[in-house]
Amino acid sequence: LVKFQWEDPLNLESLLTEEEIAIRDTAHEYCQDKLMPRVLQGWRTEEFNHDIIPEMGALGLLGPTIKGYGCAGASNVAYGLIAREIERVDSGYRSTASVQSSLVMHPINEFGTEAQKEKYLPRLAKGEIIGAFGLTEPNHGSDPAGMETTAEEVDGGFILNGSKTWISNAPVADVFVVWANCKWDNKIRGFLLDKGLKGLTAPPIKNKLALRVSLTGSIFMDSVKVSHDALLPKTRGLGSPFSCLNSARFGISWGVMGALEDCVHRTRDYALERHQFKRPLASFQLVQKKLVEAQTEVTLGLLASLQVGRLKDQGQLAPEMISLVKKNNCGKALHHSRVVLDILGGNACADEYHVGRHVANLQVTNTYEGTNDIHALILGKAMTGIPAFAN
Ligand code: TGC
Ligand code: FAD
Repeated sequence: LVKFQWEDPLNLESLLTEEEIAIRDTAHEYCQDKLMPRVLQGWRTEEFNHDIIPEMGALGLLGPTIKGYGCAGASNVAYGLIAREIERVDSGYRSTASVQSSLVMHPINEFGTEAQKEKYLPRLAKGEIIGAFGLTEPNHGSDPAGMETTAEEVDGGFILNGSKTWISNAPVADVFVVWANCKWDNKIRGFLLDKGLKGLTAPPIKNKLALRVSLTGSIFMDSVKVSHDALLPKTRGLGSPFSCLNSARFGISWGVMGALEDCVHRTRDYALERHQFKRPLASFQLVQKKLVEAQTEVTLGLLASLQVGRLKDQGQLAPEMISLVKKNNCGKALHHSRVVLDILGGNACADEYHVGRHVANLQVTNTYEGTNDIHALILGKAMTGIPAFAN
């Protein structure tokens, strides 16, 4: 028999390759040494730290699954492990990185021309430029099929009109992957818009209650003219943005488990130190139950995401598998982070204890990239054959 390791109860470590462990350790060290000391300042001021993306790029943490163009060509599991380490510090930093890797580099790599890849990917990988992904609109969040943003073909290129909202990285983005309904055939396609184009603006959405270390904004397009080479030529239909979401949702399923792990570790330490009724809080059965149930969900959630990652690496993925882990892990992380927050008593209110910040962030992770209920409906359609969200 072996000794039970409460931090890794079912020995996830034994299922990782040496390369994955090395990448995870690099990410862990960076996140704890460089991100953690900055997080409270960023949270309090909502100021974006421009050093962070280039630092992540220098360590190979951006677009890590892409082969070539200065990217690491690592496994999807390694990508998940990176997300877990970043989000152990803050979901906002993970958001910034996820958007860059899954929602900007992935579509360029998957749907772009060789010239587009050479122009953008090496600079995005180094973190020299930042990307944003515009799918959600003021009137269309869960139902992007109804989007109102249009692209019209004109002499020498296209004209885009419309607006996007709640877009991560938008206020600091150098390049925008924007999804638009193309007037000539009513199909959704992706376009690459460079910052500074006439008619393109991306103001910030300020005073957020969560994800305060990552910037969020709108994208307004008022007759933005681009040349033909702005089109991502292999995109056609909603399946194209959804393929980006498959990658980002998978990363989130790992990331939120990192945030919940941080909540468990912090509240366990607190419960061991703090005494009431002449005993440590950790000696009370109700407190132990909270910690155990949260750590159980971390353990099961990570193993499920690992299996999805292995299947993704083997080309054996069904998108519904990602809905399952995105829904489960985000929902469990939100619920259990909220439960263990109680262990801090009045100190739950103080941002130096960090757990309340995670709880606020996890509300957003349970919403973006498809709300918890939308993923239930995706899985419900797969189980019954009946789409509950459509007419
Ligand atoms: P539906 O008819 O089901 O599908 C339309 C077409 O898309 C294909 N498809 C997929 N392809 C690949 N992967 C997937 N996961 C796919 N899901 C669907 C599908 O096969 C079909 O293809 P085709 O060729 O037959 O046309 O579409 P629907 O309009 O009925 O939509 C259903 C629904 C509700 C599931 C979908 O719209 C949905 O997932 N809504 C949620 C929207 C969402 O997730 N938005 C995310 C915005 S980005 C974001 O939040 C970034 S935050 C990042 C950060 O900061 O970290
Ligand atoms: P709605 O679609 O209006 O949903 C509201 C409620 O109704 C939800 O509870 C939902 O589950 C429920 N609902 C909707 N339809 C149904 C149905 N058919 N059946 C049952 N219940 C239903 N988007 C991007 O494109 N790019 C980004 O980078 C990005 N970053 C974001 C960052 C932050 C901080 C936030 C908060 C959001 C971000 N989003 C981004 C937007 C995000 O993806 C959307 O908020 C999300 O998809 C939900 O859309 P909505 O807000 O319009 O809510």
